[in-house]
Amino acid sequence: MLNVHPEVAATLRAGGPVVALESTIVSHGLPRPDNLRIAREIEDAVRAEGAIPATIALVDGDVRIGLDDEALEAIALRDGVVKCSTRDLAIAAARGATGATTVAATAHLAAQAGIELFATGGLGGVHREASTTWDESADLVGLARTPITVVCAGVKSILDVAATLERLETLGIAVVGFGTDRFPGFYLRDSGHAVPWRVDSVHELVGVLRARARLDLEDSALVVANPIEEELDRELHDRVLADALAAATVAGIYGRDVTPFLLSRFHEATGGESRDANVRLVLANARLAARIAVAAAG
Ligand code: PSU
Ligand code: MN
Repeated sequence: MLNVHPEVAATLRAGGPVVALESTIVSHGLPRPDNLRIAREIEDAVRAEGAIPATIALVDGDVRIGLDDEALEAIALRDGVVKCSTRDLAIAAARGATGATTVAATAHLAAQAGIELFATGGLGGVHREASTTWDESADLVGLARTPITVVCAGVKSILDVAATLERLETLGIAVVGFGTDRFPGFYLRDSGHAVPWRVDSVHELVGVLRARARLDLEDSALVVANPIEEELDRELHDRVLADALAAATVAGIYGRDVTPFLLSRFHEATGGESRDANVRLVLANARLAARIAVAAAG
């Protein structure tokens, strides 16, 4: 069922380092046509650290683990690429659709292919009005049942971060801050909340991975929260966030369209500054995930 790119398959067979990458950030999270170049840069960042990238997506109904250039271009530039969470995968595949996978769907497919490391931008989580809208990303329950280590810059700051942290706890998803005591806020280094555990080196993290295996605690994900180095201007961030949330309400956006809508409002309203921050943090996460994968394989 999985079409694994030969380079990825060979590396996995040899026990070598592979890093899974999601595709929704490419199709729905970043504006065209820069998204294609950025997708390549994310893959290059993984390679530069000595690991093999496996961007995951559905291309004409085919689940691909590792994309060639043509497939990457289809995801980045084609019209009508569907945003697929786990529940959408089988339906989209049966229809021969081309779809980009979210964190939940990517993690599921990566784990099935035997990939242990995954890098993304920010996880989905509990939305701010969730007490009335019930809008909680399927990323959370998805990660609760998927054996994978995901490197991210926390959860997107458009979310209710405190509620998301509570849900991560309830769902039994381990969270460590990488070189920080603070849970990162995607565009910002500090979401205003503490992180339950801090890890200061790749070596220490590999120790955690080994302990997870020994204790048979690999049913759910481990979240490695890696703060952005150079954050977005906070005042700009808070102003734009308020505008974007209001615009989403006025436009009556719901379901899978909420997150792409808010992100693209952000990119427009910050004159591209949030997009640049998004790119910086994804690249940093790809590099860190690759370093962990290399250390864990060695
Ligand atoms: N991180 C980014 N940009 C994105 C996303 C994450 O930097 O576009 C995507 C991921 O694919 C994540 C999804 O799984 O947003 C969450 O969407 P939702 O809130 O609808 O579950
Ligand atoms: Mn949602």
